[in-house]
Amino acid sequence: MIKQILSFSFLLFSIVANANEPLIHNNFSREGISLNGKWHYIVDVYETGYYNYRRKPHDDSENPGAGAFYLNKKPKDKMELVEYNFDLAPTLLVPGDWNSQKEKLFYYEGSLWYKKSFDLPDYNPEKRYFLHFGAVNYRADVYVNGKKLGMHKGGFTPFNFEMSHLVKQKDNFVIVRVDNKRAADEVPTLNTDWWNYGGITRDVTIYELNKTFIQDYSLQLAKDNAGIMTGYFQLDGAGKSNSKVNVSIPELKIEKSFTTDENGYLKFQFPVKKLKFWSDKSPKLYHVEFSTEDDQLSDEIGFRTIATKGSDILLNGEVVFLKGICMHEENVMRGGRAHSMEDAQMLLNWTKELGCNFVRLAHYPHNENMLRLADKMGILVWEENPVYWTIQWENLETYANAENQLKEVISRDKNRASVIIWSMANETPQTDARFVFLSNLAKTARSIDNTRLISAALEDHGKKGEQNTMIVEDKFAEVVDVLSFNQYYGWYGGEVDNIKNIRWEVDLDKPIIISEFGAGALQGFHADSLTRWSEEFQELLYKETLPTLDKIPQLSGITPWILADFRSPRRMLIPYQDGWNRKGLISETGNRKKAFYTLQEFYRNKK
Ligand code: GCB
Repeated sequence: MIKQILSFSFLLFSIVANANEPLIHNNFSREGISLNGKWHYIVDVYETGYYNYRRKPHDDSENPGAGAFYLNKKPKDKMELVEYNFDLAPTLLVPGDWNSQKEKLFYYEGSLWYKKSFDLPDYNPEKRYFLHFGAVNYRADVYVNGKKLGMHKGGFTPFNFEMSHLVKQKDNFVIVRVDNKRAADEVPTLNTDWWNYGGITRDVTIYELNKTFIQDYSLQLAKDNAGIMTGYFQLDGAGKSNSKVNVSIPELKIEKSFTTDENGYLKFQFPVKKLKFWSDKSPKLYHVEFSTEDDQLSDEIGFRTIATKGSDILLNGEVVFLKGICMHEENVMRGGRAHSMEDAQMLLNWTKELGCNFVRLAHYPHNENMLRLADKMGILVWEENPVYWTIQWENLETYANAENQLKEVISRDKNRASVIIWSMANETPQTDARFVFLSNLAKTARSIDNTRLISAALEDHGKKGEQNTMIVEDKFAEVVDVLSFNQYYGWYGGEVDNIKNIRWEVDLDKPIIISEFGAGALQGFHADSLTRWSEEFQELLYKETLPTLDKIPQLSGITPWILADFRSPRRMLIPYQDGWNRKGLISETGNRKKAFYTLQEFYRNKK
């Protein structure tokens, strides 16, 4: 098996090598030029603007034809034929999914072109210009002033391209082809239980930077030593080698200087004393400043340690129980993908009202506002890579894609104290190929960030010959730091009134998180507690499940499924579902269901 893992890594090398441009870290605290707002769009079902009539991509050709939408061509006289016109096309708001903005795009999965014009009034050829996308679902082909910048795949992570060589002071335009078609070899794959919202779903920003700038850094407590701060720096640009970098944390009276190597990189560590640790009870953030001769940046960073000991999770050395809830990145009240700080505030306020100190951001990386706010509110976070159900485990490109998305989320959120767990996947079927795939992902995550815990939502099943005993038999359980599994006893199998007789038998001495359980209920539908879809059924399932799970000796946390009802094309039953997965504790109209209060009470009483 080890040999298999090694050769797999080797084969991957060529694919991973053509990954995207390095992410500019902490763009949050840089002043950018926002391209949010109205963008013109053209729906392109047949991908006419992308492929020529011989089905060859226009952008592969030296002489793309007039049909190439990214050229934004205008007829030069009344004779010339050009069969599209962005400026007369309708508009969509960015950030935002298209499904919730236009009725005719509600079910759309395909290609759609976006166009936005922009000026750079302070354009300066001595500066460098980067175009940054918070996320585009799923594939983005990005063009500026008629030239291709690059392509990105993955609907939930940021990416950026340098466009210094293409921009000028006036009359620039950016064109993005967004394609959200699902495909068997992509990540996620064809089959998910959530809405495939398409579009430029997060902010678009231009960053004007100096020739040499701070591209990346990390700063956190060392893995096993809360008295040591460690981190690294990466400068980008002509002056990156042997350059001085200053780090200061005024409140701690820390001021340090380091010098980068010839690649603009440096790794550092230094001792710290009298630190107030970040925790769920006291989410202390320190103002940190970074500067070089050419650049300066600041950040608000919390410092904490997270570790496991036997079957406990230790936050700053103390046992913590994770009172959690799962959530999708959806604002049900407005409809559509959540993206703003206001959306994050609404969702995280709901979790606080429940009594949570933990959220599982299912099943893909949510927008950065969530993590920034979780840092401030003291909510611990599980972040997940969208490796969901049946990925093509043996396909190296699929692996490279999954790994790239994982690297992007770690890169973005490595300085967020709230993030304590990287989840590799959700409910994946057990095969050798899947084991190799997930083990490689875990290895990659650990090699980039050895300070956080690794997990994945696994599955339980009944033990042969024993009626009321459930087990988790999964080789990947040995790889993870925290053993998490989803269990739906009483909903997808088993009787709700037998839950109290169930026991879970797990031999491993590791912390356990029950990463999902739940039942569907239509808010406002009342019946006896054995009637499916009633609030009473869901309430009963919670009342029976919570104390039963609590008997698992290694139990360190739970994240029931799910905070709010969410749209899913898999859920068609009328009148109960009607396009919604109804396992939410809050309805799509914002009303709490009965089970909301059951969980709230459990958390209130849980030590
Ligand atoms: C699961 C999945 C989740 C589904 C949920 C359900 O196990 O992880 O994505 O939405 O069950 O409602 O069936």
